[in-house]
Amino acid sequence: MAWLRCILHIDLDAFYASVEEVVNPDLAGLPIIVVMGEANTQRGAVATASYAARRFGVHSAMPVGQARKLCPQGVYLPVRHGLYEEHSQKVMDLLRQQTPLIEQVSIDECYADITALQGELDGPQIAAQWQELVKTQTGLGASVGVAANKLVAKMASGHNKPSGLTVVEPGYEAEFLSPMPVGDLYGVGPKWAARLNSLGVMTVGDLAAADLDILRENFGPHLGQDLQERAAGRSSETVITSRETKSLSAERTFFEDTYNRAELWRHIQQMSEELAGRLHKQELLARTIAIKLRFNNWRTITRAITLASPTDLADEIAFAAGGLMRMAWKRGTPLRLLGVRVSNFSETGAPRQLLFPYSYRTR
Ligand code: DGT
Ligand code: MG
Repeated sequence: MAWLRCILHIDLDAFYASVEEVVNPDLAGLPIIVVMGEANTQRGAVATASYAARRFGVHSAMPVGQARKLCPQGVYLPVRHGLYEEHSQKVMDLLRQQTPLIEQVSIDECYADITALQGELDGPQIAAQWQELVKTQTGLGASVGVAANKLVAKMASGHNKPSGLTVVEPGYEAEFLSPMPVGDLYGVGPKWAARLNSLGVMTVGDLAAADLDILRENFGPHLGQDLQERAAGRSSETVITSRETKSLSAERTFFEDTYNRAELWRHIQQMSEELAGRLHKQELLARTIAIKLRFNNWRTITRAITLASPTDLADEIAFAAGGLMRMAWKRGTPLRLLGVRVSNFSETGAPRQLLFPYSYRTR
């Protein structure tokens, strides 16, 4: 039976490690650990670990020294952002051939609204078919959540990894979410989770059943109500396709606070390349470039600049972001997170101003 609204959330399994396996089949099944920072020293942290490596207790964000103790026989590899971006694009392109209603939300996950594709096959059957398609065409495993809205689809895809297909039938949203710890509810950060816990709200079910007045007192009238709606598995967000995308962003969270200027610059360049690739793919030009900095006391700031002329060039994005860094970041200040965002789009076909007010190239 066709669903009135059917949304998929697709998340690739152990993404960076899986790509390394795809490009080097000799590694298949081995405990692969992809390390950001310095793979050969104690510094650096695990970006992701293959499921074979996770069996040793290795996981994302773990210091590499600790991972080596738990899994000395692991295959330790440095991150290769460009390579992962390429494989990500391949998956997204494949899915966009099935429907234009794809919303990519990170390098390895997207939503799809497949309501109108249902016919001979219903939503869950289409989901299974796509999962197989991704596997055969790209070699990558994906976990898929099927639900009547984005929120529940997202919660479902993470429910049974790797290669899981989790279907939450319409009407069973609240029941599905109910036993989960409240901090696992998408959109509830650690701070709110702690606050909720202090109110005796431990599970998502507790949140759904909580006294609305108390939630409103603690979180404000709108947020209080919104939290309770989400806990019940209700959400009305729609799938936003790339044509309607308002901004694209990339972020790096550091496991060790980072203040090394050269390293920060390298991240800016990498993220700018990532963003330029996505802009190019979607035939968009961006006019506003922003950076986001989070300090080690969690204070977060953003700074933006609007260019005289829109761009899809990595060097120009990086140069603008670097300029913002120089204004917003005092040398030596440790950072926990660094992000670059591009927005204020026009389409590549639109007339482009030819005279740049500053013509620059970065090193
Ligand atoms: P999964 O989805 O649990 O099977 O495993 P992943 O590895 O696909 O994890 P996911 O979907 O959260 O993130 C996708 C990729 O993003 C992952 O392969 C590596 C990267 N990533 C995830 N967490 C971190 C992190 O804490 N730091 C860095 N640098 N990269 C991360
Ligand atoms: Mg993933």
